Amino acid sequence: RPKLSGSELLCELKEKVSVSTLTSDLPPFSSLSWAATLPPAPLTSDLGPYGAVPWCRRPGRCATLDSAKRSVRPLDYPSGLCNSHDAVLRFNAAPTTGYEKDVGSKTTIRLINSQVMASDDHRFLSSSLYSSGALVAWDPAPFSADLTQWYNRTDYPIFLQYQRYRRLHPLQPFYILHPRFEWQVWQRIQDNMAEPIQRNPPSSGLLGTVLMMSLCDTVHVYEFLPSRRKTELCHYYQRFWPRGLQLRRCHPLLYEKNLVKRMNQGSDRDIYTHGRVTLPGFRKLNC
Ligand code: NCC
Repeated sequence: RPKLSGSELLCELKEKVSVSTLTSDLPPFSSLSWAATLPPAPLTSDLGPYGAVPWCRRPGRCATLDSAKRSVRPLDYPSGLCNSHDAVLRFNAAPTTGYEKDVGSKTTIRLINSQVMASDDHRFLSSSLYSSGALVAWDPAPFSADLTQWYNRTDYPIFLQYQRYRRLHPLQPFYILHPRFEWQVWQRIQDNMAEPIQRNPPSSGLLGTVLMMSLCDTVHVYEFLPSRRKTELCHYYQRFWPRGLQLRRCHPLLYEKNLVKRMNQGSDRDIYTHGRVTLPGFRKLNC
């Protein structure tokens, strides 16, 4: 098929992908004893739209702070940059404490994979790192996105950890992404690449970006496409490379970056100096 332009890609994404989350009335979960701990309404009806509140005249800008780290020295993100956004999305175990100068301190949403929830290293149930903002969890599900099949064979024990966390923090908003969403995003990548890509869900980075595009008027993504401050380090919060991290076989990361580069509405200079990509929110897109 002919190669789509950036705006055609954006419209396709808007039309064919919808952020959905598990709700307490959704089978097969609805018949389980803990169903009531799932949110009654989907994330998109509870959160946002950021920037559309009538008393706020600022355009609704959101940021997603990628965990990729491009500098080890104190750096040149104006410290207010992240905090000045209406909403900030962070990934997995990426901290703010101690790194405020670089990454700000605001967290509106934290998108976590099920590995973070389950591994002892991340102290998911006890660390205060996860307590600000709303949590959104996801787990690589079978391509069919069949909920029963997935429930019986999750990659990591996402549901068990979800129940435990809810008992400890019943007031914090906590959503679980519907696996349909991850595969809809995957399909957008595949349909726009010439060669077959691995059938594994996109990385948290792209899932979070699309999530914010459905909640915000404008989304700035930092350091997903590397700036001139790129280093060999993988994360700003780790001085070493966790084993097997980089372009882990499991995510079509290179293709994701290619797609985001094509959709970028900002300048190449913005990428070079700030690692910043600018994407329109779906509500603002005229397709
Ligand atoms: O590293 P991770 O990713 O938490 O990073 C979040 C998102 O930032 C983008 N990224 C990160 C580092 C880098 N050098 N370049 C990047 O572009 C990616 O878009 C990435 O999604 C994940 O996607 O959830 C992932 O999670 C980690 C790990 O599970 C958590 O950090 C918790 O430790 C995975 N690493 C391993 O399994 C070892 C990673 O593959 C995917």
